[in-house]
Amino acid sequence: MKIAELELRTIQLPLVRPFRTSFGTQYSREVLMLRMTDVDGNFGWSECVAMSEPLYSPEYVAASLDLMKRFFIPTLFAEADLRAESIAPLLSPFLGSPMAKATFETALLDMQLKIEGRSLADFLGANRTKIPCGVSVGIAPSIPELIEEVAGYIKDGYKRIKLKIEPGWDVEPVAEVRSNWPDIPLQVDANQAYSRSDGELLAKLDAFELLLIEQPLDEHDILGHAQLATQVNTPICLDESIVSLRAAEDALAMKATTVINIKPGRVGGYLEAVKIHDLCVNEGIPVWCGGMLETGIGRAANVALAALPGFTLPGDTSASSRFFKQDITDPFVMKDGYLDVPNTIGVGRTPDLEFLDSITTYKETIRS
Ligand code: NPG
Repeated sequence: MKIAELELRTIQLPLVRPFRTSFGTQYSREVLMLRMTDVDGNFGWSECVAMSEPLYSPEYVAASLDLMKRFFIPTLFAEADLRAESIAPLLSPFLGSPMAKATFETALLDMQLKIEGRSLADFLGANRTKIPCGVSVGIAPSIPELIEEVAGYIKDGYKRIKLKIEPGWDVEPVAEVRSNWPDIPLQVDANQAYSRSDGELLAKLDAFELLLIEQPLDEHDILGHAQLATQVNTPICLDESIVSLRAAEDALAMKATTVINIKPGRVGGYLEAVKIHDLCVNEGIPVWCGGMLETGIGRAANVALAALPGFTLPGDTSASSRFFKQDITDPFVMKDGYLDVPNTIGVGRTPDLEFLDSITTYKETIRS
């Protein structure tokens, strides 16, 4: 495929309630969207999962846009026949920025699979038609408000609850949720908020039969996670640290993690995500699909990935209504705690252009 046109835009999608984590509070989701068109008029859509600020990862929307326009787009326009598989090698001279790179790979996958008449789920190797949903619960203003929020999600049918934690908001909220719901699959996510000396504190969470503790320490502290794993009984799960297949291999070899959260954007795209899934299946390591407040476009692709056989734990693949009053695509609606895996060609969702235009904050079309 020869690329003819790229449309870049940013949108601002309000959240139904503030989402607080140890790295900040989100009130609205700014998303960088890409629409790619080839010389024959075929097109694909994707979204970049970078946030507005470099708080979860070094990438952020304005930097991703600059990088795309300055380096990635001229490189891709120079190619006479582009395939999704060629994006990672072509962009590899430009260091880092897996989320920006994944944006091009995913749009191309969407276009390529539409041409081939295949769904992303089929292409990636999915073996299920529906997936169980987990939900990620932000740090609440108080314990009663947390309990009320969790009760709402349980009533909605979510199969697993993930609580965001940070120093000062850990043992007590976890204990309260556990005592209200003794049997619900429960896990916590620290987003790097603890340090190596917190082993004893984190071991107190062992009492609550959690599925896992996600990313307690700094993303670069693989050794620290390996040491912590000897101090706590709850399985350690890495998220931010797993930026590639190689990072996953290293973390597993160092026994720093026994569960992995796979986020396609964080690892450079769905093709690398499948390689990490395959590694984990071979090593007997359970994986689950993370989320980054994606719109229906990114959610559709994540749901397809989460339908692969190694995704044995429910992911952060919640319904559109968890975050948005109105999604930019047909919403993902949960039935009995499950989402249907899109089975139409390509990624399986297209934005509602009228709504998209109404929330667009910047738009630029670049032609080859
Ligand atoms: O369900 O999309 C979702 C959100 C799940 O908690 C979630 N994501 O640290 O994993 C995370 C967190 C996140 C949100 C990370 C936004 C980065 C950006």
